[in-house]
Amino acid sequence: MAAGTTLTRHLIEEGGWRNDGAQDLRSLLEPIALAGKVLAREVDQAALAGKLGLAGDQNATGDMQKKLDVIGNDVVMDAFSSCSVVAGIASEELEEPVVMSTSDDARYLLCTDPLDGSSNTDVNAPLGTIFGILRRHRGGELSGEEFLQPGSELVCAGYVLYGTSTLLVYTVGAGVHGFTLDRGVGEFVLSHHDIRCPEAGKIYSANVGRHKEWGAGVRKYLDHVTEKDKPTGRPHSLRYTGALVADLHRCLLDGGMYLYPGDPGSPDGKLRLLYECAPLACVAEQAGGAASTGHGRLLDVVPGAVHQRTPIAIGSAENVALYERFMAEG
Ligand code: AFP
Repeated sequence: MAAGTTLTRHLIEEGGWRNDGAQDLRSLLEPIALAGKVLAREVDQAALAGKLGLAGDQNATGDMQKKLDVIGNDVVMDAFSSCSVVAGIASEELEEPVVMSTSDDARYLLCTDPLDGSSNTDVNAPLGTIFGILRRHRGGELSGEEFLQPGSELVCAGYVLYGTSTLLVYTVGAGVHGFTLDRGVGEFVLSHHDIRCPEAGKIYSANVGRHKEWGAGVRKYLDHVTEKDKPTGRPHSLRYTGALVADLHRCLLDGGMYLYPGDPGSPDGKLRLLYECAPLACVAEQAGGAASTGHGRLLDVVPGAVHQRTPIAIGSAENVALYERFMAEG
């Protein structure tokens, strides 16, 4: 792929994906790219436009919504409002999935966390938009149950990371590609072709402030990675931004593992399966990494509810496999 390849040109040149047409891929990713550009601007200007702080309501899973959470959801919905191939959207910020298109072409379902890491909005730290696309298997009236498919059924997944630059990363099952937003020309330009996650890494990323609440397996794993052992490159270094997208992105590029386990008070942890963990697990696997609940492949978990939570360990395959061994031993 030539240098200076825009996302639009890439989508034309890469052609088809799995059993779906290239035109479908463009119809799905162009609204994501548009939402990413608009949100990059919104995040950038929020402090000047009075858009920092809380909105005053709770979202569907009981988190206090930030103003930018609400804006993020509106921006994604607006971007998909004229996309006839998406039948409905399940979002972290919506109690129930909403209908987007009743066209006969509406063959897909979008799962999204429009603004992941929104506690970071007020402190100028990174944020992300997560997206996953499932196939719709029937016509007629849209039901929330249609979204309850395991992550292994995702046909497209990715994220937009609003960090030192804005980066759109996606996979359709043929590698993972990243595009940096060139704000001067308003285009996402290919900057990370075929991202490969190192097999092992020396970063761990977790809210270790909670470690006393975690079970024996998690604590023993943390004891292991923080133990000094020069030949195996330990201790590992801690990096935690409070935004899953940013922490996973580091693991994908440099190697390492992000971890959000359950605890006795919340056995399923904090993160949502359908629109946070599954799309990122799909990206991680496509890049040669892995994602686990701690007890098995995360992409195999069938959601029982749209806002279901799951424990997660995601990143380099060897790190995730080692974590699973510690979890099995308990
Ligand atoms: P917010 O969107 O509420 O800021 O949550 C972000 C997040 O879902 C994920 O991106 C972070 O890694 C994780 O939660 C942070 O949770 P803790 O504050 O418990 O560490």
